[in-house]
Amino acid sequence: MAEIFVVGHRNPDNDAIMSASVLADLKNKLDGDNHYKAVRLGPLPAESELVFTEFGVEAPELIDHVDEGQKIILTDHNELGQAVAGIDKAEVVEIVDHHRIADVSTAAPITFINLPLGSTCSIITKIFDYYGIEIEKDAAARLLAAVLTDTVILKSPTATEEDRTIVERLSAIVGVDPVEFGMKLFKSRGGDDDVTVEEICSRDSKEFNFGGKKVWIAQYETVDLEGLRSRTAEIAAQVEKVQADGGYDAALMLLTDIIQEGSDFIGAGDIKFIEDAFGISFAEGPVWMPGVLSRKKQVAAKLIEFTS
Ligand SMILES: [Mn+2]
Repeated sequence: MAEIFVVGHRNPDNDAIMSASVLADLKNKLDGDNHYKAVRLGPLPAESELVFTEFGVEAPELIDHVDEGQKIILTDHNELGQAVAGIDKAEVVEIVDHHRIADVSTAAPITFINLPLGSTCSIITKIFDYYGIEIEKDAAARLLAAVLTDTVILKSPTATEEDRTIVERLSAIVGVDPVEFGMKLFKSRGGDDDVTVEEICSRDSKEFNFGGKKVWIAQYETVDLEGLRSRTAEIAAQVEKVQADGGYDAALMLLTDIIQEGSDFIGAGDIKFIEDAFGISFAEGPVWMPGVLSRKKQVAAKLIEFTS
């Protein structure tokens, strides 16, 4: 019996955590010959902790690398820059993701499920259906929580009709109102005043390769951007530090207000291509981008297009 790790991306968000957690459980039901273990590559987001506690589920174990030959299933990513240390010597046996197809490659054919849905957990809901497995309450809660945070309670342009149907269905199993449940998850992150600039810039950061440029893009979601703006200079200095220390060509911070539905962009480094791609200028400091909620669909996709 092999032990197979199920792992989301580095700097895990709620979808990375929950997709690994629920997929490992499902795999253990489907395949008695192997043992699937959910693991994570960073701290648990507050909302994940809340769901694990409330529904009595054990959180994935923290790891910092995988050993040579370790079999792994990737969830919520297929980009080497976002994957576990040691992946080059590991064996990727399956991928379930909702991002662009990037640069993970394998020696043998594998199951690779990628769908343009609002969250990886929406895809996992469909995998339950594919195998005709009933979704129990604790699994439904984990899946629902991830769909709601990944789609900003279905407000993000990444949310599809299918995500809406899935949210309705999972909410009924859990017995909650999805908007109330979603707000509770976002509020569990606490007020911005208690959060250091280091955390604002690292809580949800990802590394991308855009036409040979190594680019860091972080996103911090708030319900009170106005309050956060008093710390703009401090945050901008931290973005510059990350860009310099991390050896990034450019760094872009998105401070996203989920109520006002838009983001402040703060850039550092070689930002000319970002300015050109969006038709903006950072000369006067941060730029408010109304309607921008999705790093993937409205920011990364645009920069990939612009640099290719
Ligand atoms: Mn996701």
